[in-house]
Amino acid sequence: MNKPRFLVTGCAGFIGGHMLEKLLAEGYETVGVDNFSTGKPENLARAGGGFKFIEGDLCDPAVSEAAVAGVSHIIHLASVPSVPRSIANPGESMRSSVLSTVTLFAAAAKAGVRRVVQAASSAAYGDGEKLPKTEDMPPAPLSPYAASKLAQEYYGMAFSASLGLDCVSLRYFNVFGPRQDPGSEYSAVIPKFITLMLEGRRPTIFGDGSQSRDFIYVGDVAAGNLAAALHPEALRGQVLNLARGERIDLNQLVEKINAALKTGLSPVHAPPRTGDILHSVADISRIGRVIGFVPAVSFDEGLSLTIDHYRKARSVRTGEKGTNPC
Ligand code: UD2
Repeated sequence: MNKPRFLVTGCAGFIGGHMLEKLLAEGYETVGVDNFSTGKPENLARAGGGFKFIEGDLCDPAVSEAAVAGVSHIIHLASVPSVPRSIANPGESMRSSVLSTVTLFAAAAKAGVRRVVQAASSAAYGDGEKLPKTEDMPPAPLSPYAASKLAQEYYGMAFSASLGLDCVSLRYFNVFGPRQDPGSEYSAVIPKFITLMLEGRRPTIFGDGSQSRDFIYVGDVAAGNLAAALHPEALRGQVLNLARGERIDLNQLVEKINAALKTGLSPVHAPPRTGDILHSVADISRIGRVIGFVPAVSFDEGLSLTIDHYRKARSVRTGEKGTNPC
């Protein structure tokens, strides 16, 4: 069998940039597609020039068809990832996740792509009390983002069942790591807190800080995607949790960042966020059983790598301009 040729959708995003780097480092011929709706050219620049880049929106059938041409495996990451942003703009969430996925999958099925690994989300579980989350629990989406990501899973199942496209949906829990965008109101909590606290500013916790998340390092997510892509047996639309299987609450997170930065910043508390989930932690036995994947980076190790990144980014910026970090 020929060596796989990959397409990474959303390749200019945070996870996409890391995925691109991993595939290129491992010598795979790779195509990337992005419309820069949330992705950034810097993430492409870091990966160097050894891949083909297509700028465009996957909802356009011509873009999807061009992207899948000659490709055997797809890592489908493109979407607008934010619970609050989807509440502010549900249509954007549906278009960026659902319409783009259906258009891409139709093109991929026609082109004879062998495997699609797509980014699904732990948001699909909703706020049920039962922990840890196992893939056989009934979904309960609380936000348009969660509903869209769940719809992507269903399309993965449907295309696997009736259009000959072998898909697997990995339910990412909370992904973090270097180069996650810290600068928008919709940014994820870890890059936001680290960059604020590096400036000596107090982070804002929505709620009392007892809410917990299963944070997974981005390098592990890229490795999990690749393991799923290369798995030799059909995966037939299965859904698998991709997480560490441990939870950290937000008060602990602030403590850990304070300890690493040698600061003593206490958080400010604001009302809980609409659509927020209280506790999230995965049972990761199924992904271990099905594709043999086990995460390799501990939370503390990942946090330390992430803090190093933002510290360096800040010193470069302050060295240059004496202004804001990152
Ligand atoms: C959801 C999904 C995650 C992924 C992500 C994509 C869950 C459990 N997780 O992440 O799998 O798909 O969406 O965006 O559904 N927070 C603060 N202060 C801040 C920012 C956030 O307190 O300045 C809180 C926020 O209210 C939440 C926690 O931090 O309780 C994590 O928020 P997030 O936006 O980083 O990620 P989350 O859990 O919505």
